[in-house]
Amino acid sequence: MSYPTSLPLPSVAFDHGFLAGRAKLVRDTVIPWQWEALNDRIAGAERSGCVHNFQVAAGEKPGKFHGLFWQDSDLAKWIEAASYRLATHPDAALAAELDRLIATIAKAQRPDGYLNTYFQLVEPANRWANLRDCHELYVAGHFIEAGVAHFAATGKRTLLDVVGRLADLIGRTFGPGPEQVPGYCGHEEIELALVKLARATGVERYRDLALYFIEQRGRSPNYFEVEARRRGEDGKLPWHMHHDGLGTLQAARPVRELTEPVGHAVRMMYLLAAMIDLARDRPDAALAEQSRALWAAIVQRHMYVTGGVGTEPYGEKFCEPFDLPPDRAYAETCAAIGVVMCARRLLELELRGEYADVMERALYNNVLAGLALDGRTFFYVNPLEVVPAVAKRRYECHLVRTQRVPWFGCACCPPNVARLFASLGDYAYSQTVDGLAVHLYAGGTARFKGGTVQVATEYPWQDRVEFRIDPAPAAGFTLHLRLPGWCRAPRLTLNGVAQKIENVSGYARLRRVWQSGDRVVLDLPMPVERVRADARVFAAAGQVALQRGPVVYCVEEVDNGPQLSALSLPRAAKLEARAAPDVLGGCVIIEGSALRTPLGDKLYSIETPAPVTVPLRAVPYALWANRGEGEMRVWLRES
Ligand code: FUB
Ligand code: ZN
Repeated sequence: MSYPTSLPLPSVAFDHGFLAGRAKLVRDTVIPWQWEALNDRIAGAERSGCVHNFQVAAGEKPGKFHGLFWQDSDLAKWIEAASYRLATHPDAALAAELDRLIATIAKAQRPDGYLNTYFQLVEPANRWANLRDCHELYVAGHFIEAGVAHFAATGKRTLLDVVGRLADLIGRTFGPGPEQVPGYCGHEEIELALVKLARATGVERYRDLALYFIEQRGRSPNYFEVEARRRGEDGKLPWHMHHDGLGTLQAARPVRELTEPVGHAVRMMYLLAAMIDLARDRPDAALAEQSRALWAAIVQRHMYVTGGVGTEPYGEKFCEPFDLPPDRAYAETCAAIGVVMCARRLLELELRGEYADVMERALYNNVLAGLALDGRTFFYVNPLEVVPAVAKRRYECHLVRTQRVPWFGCACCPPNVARLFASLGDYAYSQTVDGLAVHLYAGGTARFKGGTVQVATEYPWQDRVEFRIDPAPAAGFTLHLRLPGWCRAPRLTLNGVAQKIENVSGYARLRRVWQSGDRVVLDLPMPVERVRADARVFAAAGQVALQRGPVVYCVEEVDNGPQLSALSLPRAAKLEARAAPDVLGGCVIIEGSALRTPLGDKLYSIETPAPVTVPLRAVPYALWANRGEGEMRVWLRES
């Protein structure tokens, strides 16, 4: 069976418009800025210690380990991002910087292939002794992804060989053999990384090991319980595993029995990503079916309107279905990136527009909220309603911020955003067996087996997407253009002639022998819509969120004054979209009028206060908190 695949990164270029701008920001600002952070050179930022730890482990300088036991993974994600950047925009200085860094990493690696600066420098006797909590395989997974990306970008085997030795050590250590450890990692990641390594090297045993880790997870006797007894623990679980126990780690029951997302959201999404990969590569129809069902459960019962997942701050977890409070939303940037990763993988199983719709929702809203307009500060937690003083007091969690910050003590999110946007081309297109599928509309060019497609668009601010096709000689191929689920009335023309849209699973199918210069225009009218949540989402009852195209909006104090809870939106109020080139780097804002309830002098009263009409302005949620600290909310009462 031939599945859709990504185009090679260098075959995709983004050159104008909103997403291209974000990708450029990541390339030119975020990646160099994060390198400074990883080298502890940003004044006032939380210390990373990542590069320092490797230099110490390599014997290049004296010192002590700094940070969390998964600190290395921040550096690995950055190497992955920098490698993608090299693939699309070769840069000798960056390549040389990476070469030097990789030489240090190679020097730090132990002769048997082991690589983890925390255990090398702090607990050398405790390797693999606490898989439940200590993330060793998670960190290894991120290095494997980095090694694969660096090899693909440069053709150099320097890091690939390092991670190959590490993967081989893991393969010797873990498995069903009498001398092997029947364990798996408390934080999934190694599984999807091993699949990538298998795909890059053609070595099947890496994929076998990924499957082993998944099959083993949650089996009885539970490895984490056995391991905890071996460590002499009394069976008490760490604080973040309250309520869900080993379900926090998706390990309370065998993975193949999971029907509802459970536990830590990033872990759940990374697990699902690996399940989809394996379902495709083996192939495994049962795993594919289960993956689709899990995805459907996530999208239908556990997802914020911004595409975020993971409600509960304590343990960063999925909660009960429909428990989606806007103010207490955790919605970690990494978890939304996990949503994007899973959607992309599902599109490689089958071309269904509904997957790309969710990918787009998560990308344009939750993920992009993680990144400031200037590319130098980041959010980890992405609530849908903020009253700064309340948010600060309510969460004694250092990761909840009301303003983006340059770095975190636990900095998983910033380099995750970097690697996603540095590889945006992977997400926008698929080479299909019969042609090209376009999932995300962004200005630029894609080269594929059938030829070249140039895309001109100001999406998501404007509804027109124009394609110029330059086929390879006399190429007959099919163009699959996504018809976003939010669009009620798409229109299509071919060389100026209106076409009847053949909608196949959410994609307009255009099959013909293309001539150089053929033009397709897709119009995706995007009026301002009021989105309502299912009545079971009790926290959003009676409220609406504003959406235009894929972009979810919010109101901010800077535009609407304080006490945003006093605002309500009359059902009949007219709302208009307006291009605002001077607002937030240039975007479309929504304007109209709302009602504001006057503040009373009693906490409770039997009087009905008379609301006054006030102007309302909403801005894209992803761009909030770029104009100082203040209140923000996505859901507005409808009156
Ligand atoms: O534990 C490693 C990463 O840090 C997780 O994916 C994030 O949720 C944060 O806990
Ligand atoms: Zn994160």
